[in-house]
Amino acid sequence: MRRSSHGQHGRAVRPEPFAAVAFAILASGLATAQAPPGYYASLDLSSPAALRASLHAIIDDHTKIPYTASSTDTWNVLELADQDPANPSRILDVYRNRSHAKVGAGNSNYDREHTWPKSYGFPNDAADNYPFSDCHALRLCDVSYNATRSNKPFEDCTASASEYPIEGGSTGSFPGTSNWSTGSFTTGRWQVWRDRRGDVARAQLYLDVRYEGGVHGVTGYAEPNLVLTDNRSLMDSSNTGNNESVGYMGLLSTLLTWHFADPPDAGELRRNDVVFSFQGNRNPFVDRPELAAILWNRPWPGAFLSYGQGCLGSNGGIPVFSAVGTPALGQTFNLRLASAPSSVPAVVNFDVVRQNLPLGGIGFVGCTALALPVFGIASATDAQGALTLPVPIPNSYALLTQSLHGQWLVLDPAGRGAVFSNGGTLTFGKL
Ligand SMILES: [Ca+2]
Ligand SMILES: [Ca+2]
Repeated sequence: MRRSSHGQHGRAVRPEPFAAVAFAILASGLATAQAPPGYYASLDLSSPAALRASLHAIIDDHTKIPYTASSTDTWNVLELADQDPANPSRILDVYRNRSHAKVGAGNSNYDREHTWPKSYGFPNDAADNYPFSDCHALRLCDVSYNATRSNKPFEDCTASASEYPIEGGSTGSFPGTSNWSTGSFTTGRWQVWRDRRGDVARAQLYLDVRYEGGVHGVTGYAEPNLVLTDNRSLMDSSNTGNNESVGYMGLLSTLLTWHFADPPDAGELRRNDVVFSFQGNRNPFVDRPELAAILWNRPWPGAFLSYGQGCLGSNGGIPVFSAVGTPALGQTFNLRLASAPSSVPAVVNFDVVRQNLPLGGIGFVGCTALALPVFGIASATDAQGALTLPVPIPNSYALLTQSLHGQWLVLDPAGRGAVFSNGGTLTFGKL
């Protein structure tokens, strides 16, 4: 079984500074990376289109797990991926949140839910139908809730919709802790309960980038292009009963909102690792939630936290950056570099990189190549020998404030310089 598609099929893995940062973080005992070091090394952030293409190249060409087979099939993967965290002999279903005893396959209690309904582009299972059995988007599901969801797009409902409570949740208030359903087919809506909204959203984001048409790099099978949209007519057009070259699902705007509102939790991270261990590819939006904001040009819904000062301190003689004043979106603040590097330009043109904790891995949250302003250039040292760098903070750098997983880095193109956020306090250092 191939455990990772990255670096195979002659794809070059170019050296880059971020892996070095990952090792530094790991060496410091601060993180346990889930994605292998370098898994995202070939991301190209020169434009959203380049980011999409490079991300696709990282996650494509995965190993297809048979949907149903006497050998390892999707039941085997899903019973591990969707295992009840409270009991390894049971599964926890996606919509009803009900625990069921594992039976090694489906039964009258649970079955397999195509979160992107297979009717929208890939209804007929076959050896060449990769999305049909893609476990990043399949979830074990209570049979009755799966039937109710049918192939309704994901969208928020209103209080007049029908309520589908979760196990142990409350009932009677909208939206409460429940799922909600109204209408049917592409005129309907299925609103997932709050703790699974991000999960299903990230599955759809994954499919959109994983499937871009073309052919599988190993098997040569043609693949569809799966596309997220807010246009229900397009969804209808891909519901033909046949496998299509293009499939549409949505609603994109709803899914992005859900993605931001329900960030990955420990269970979803574990799920990503399980599927990765079988298919050899990861859902990058679980590892790097911020990539969705860049790809679909959405602002990250965050706010700046307090700033402190300090340094990474791992290799001695490290210049110390500190923030002067309080950074704010859309404004410029000053970075004071107490021990200036010998080459001033070495501290400009920062890219922003995120270290996920406890997710592991490192992710860009923006870069100058995406037309974001270049970080400041200092012209002179002050009486204390310090440089002051004016740093404009565009709104897109709100990504900086994402503190869910504990740490942030800022690197220059050579991998020098760093910004750390830990417990809501940013500290500045130099690698
Ligand atoms: Ca969740
Ligand atoms: Ca696509």
